[in-house]
Amino acid sequence: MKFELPKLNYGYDALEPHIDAKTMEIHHTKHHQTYVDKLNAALEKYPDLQGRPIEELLTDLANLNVEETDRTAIRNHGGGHFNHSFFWKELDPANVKDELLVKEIIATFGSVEDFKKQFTDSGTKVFGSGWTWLVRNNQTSKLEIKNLANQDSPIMLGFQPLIGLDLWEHAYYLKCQNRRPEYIASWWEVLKLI
Ligand code: MN3
Repeated sequence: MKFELPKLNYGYDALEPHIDAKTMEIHHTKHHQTYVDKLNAALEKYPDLQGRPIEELLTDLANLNVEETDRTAIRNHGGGHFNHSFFWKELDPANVKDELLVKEIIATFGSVEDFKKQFTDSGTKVFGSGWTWLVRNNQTSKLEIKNLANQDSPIMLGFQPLIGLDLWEHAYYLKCQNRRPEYIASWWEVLKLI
């Protein structure tokens, strides 16, 4: 069984005017589709790995019996597939505030505003392509802000993703060009979870 591009539960224009429809459409149908296609290609010679959930492939990445070039491909494209699937759900305009998460954020960072400031500062510092994440550390159960490079996924590293911000230029270049802070501000506008 091959991985497939997940459908969005909303239209590409649903996040206008903050995130534009053209960016959403290209991000979903081109960028995410490419991660899916290249992940499937990397798994072609490993029938025993096909059909395993992406979460399993990523958390078990170091132990997979595959060639190293294929492990890298699974890490990059599998990570891209998982991260983007998470991102589309997170941005669903039908989402409502997660009161429990808000409580934990306040307990950890002092206030939602303080958390947003720290997260934004962290995102501003991602060099090149990567993501900023709010994660739960599986060992300590504590919330942490993490910058991860490329398409590295929190679940590869023992973290449960709670909020993720795609900071690859493809996520904002059409509308914001090099103005990353403007994109981050727009992303906060459409995030309904906190
Ligand atoms: Mn992306």
